[in-house]
Order: sequence, then structure tokens, then C-alpha cells
Amino acid sequence: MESASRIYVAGHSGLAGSALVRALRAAGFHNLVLRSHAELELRDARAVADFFARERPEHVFLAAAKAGGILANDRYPADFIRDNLAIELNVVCEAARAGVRRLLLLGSSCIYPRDCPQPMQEAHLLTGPLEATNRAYAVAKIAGIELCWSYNRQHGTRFLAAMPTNLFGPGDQYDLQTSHVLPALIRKVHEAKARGERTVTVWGSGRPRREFLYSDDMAEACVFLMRLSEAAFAGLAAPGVVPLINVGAGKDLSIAELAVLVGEALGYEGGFIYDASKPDGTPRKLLDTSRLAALGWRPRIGLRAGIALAYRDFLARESAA
Ligand code: GFB
Repeated sequence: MESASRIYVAGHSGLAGSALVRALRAAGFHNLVLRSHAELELRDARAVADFFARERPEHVFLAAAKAGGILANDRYPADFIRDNLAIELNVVCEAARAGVRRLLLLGSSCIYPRDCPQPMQEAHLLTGPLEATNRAYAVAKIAGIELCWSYNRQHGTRFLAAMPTNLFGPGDQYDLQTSHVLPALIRKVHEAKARGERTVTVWGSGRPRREFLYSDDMAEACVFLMRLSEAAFAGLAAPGVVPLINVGAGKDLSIAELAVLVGEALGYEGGFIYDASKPDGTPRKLLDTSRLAALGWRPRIGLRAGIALAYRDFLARESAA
């Protein structure tokens, strides 16, 4: 990618996409192609074909997705598989037809088997059964990887799928029914503190372990990948290799430990209780990021600092609402 390259960021207003736009602009890329959901419906094959034929982007970051926390995934599996398959199919196929030079599809660490050996390596893909609460979403993302690989094999494209761990950061979704755990805990702790409540309810047992990556770190990793030399990028996205790379923080913690950390960051003095009627999901999903590290990338924003930044964003959104 050169600074004048035409770069399309699909899903630029979401958590991941907005971080990608910040990272690209900070690195001097100024020829970004952006379309809001109202301007371009990515589930509409005709609209996506017209868009690619007209705009001819040279590079694509596919950050558009139907995403959500454990409860949303569990309750609306049809929406998750349908929307994600449609978006991936339309964008990947039209990018290939339009001659896009490199494409990076974003997925999630839930693509790996539920009881995967830890930390989870790229080679563990499709080696065991998936976690039931997010199987529909995971299958859609696995299909996205296979789609990239198939085009690389049949048409010689250079399409790569990056699997970030659980993300958080500015522009996150704070609705308690659909959000992920970190933004949910920020809202719950903030509200409990404001109301003087002595306890916050955490879903599940608190025992599952999760790894969290600040969205700006994830975006820098993705831009780093898309800027790799031809030889290095071919090592990840040549026809003979599964075009898949993990993007993680390298450390995990239990949900109970996370709750304490959020409580400390927000200056909350109350305690936490656990609602066993809510699902735990995967027991653990720590990514093995040694391939990305070997290429020379490491995250910069630690969890504590990231939570403080995310809380600042939450407060700004609350006061603007
Ligand atoms: O972040 P989360 O919704 O998603 O939940 P997953 C992580 C863990 O936190 C689960 C617990 O064990 C939840 O039960 N948890 C505790 C809470 N309190 C809360 C709360 O108030 N809200 C939420 N949401 N969780 C999703 C997948 O998995 O994450 C997707 O469903 C995707 O497919 C994504 O991979 C990154 O990490 O379990």
C-alpha cells in the first residue's frame, strides 16, 4: 500500500473499522473509500458489484460484520450466519472481480474449537467441535477464510484473514443485551457507582478466561500486515497456505479478574455477584500470536490503560447522548 492507494474500509463506523480508519490516517493514507450502511448495503450483491465496478479500490479491509456478545450470538444465530455470509460473499467475490491487490478479512478467535489446546495456533482451525453459543457466527467466519483461500488458489488473489481476539475500545457497543463483556462491565459498574449500589451482577460463573485487545492495537496490526513486503505477504496469502493469522494480546484473565480490574479503573468500591442462569461460553480462548510476533508486531496498549481509555469514550458518549 502506498500513501495514495485507494483503500476501502468496509464497516468504517464500527469498533474495528473506526480504529482502522484512525490507524490508516495516522500512517499517512489519505485516499480512503468509506461508505456508511445507509449509503451501501453490503448484504445486497448488486449494490456491492456496482460499488466495486465504480470505485475500483486497490486494497480492502473487511471490518463490516454482524457482531455481538454471547447472548446476542446465542439468541439470533440466523441473523449472525446470514448477514456475515452475505457480506463476506459479496465483498470478497467483487474484490476479486475488480482486481483488488490485497484484502484483509477480519474474523474472531471463536473460529477455533471450543476445547482447543491453549494458546490456539492457526493450525488448530477445523480440528474440533465449535462452541455452541457462537457456532453460527464462527461458521460464517470460517467460510470467510475458506473463501479467501479458494480465490487465492483459483484466481491468484492475495486475500488474508486476520483473527483478532476479543476487542474493545472507542465506539464500542454498550447495550447490555447485545454487547461484549468489557463494555457491559463498564456500563454496569458506572451505573452501580452512580446509584450507590453495593453489587454488580456478572453473567455466568466468572471462571471463563478471555484475552482482550484494544481496537487501536488491532488496527495497527492490520495496517502492518497490509504493508508487508510482497514476499512476506505472499508467505501468508499464497495459494499453498491457509491465509490465516492470529492478532492477540498474548495474555488472558478470568472474567472475575476482569470485573475487579474494571471496578478499580472506575473507582468502584462495591462487590460482584454471579448470575449462573447466563452462559459461560468457551472456557478459554487465548491466541498464539507467535507468527505475528515473528513478523515484528507487538501490541502497545495494556489492558489497564485500555480500560481507562474506553471508559473516557463511554463518558463522552453518555454526555453527548
Ligand atoms: O464478551 P462475551 O459476550 O463473548 O462474553 P464471548 C465473555 C464472557 O463474559 C462470557 C461473561 O463468559 C460471559 O458470560 N460475562 C459476564 C458477560 N458478564 C457479562 C455481561 O454483562 N455481558 C456479556 N456479554 N458477557 C463472543 C462470541 O464470545 O465474543 C462471538 O459470541 C465473538 O462469536 C466475540 O467471538 C468476540 O467471548 O463469550
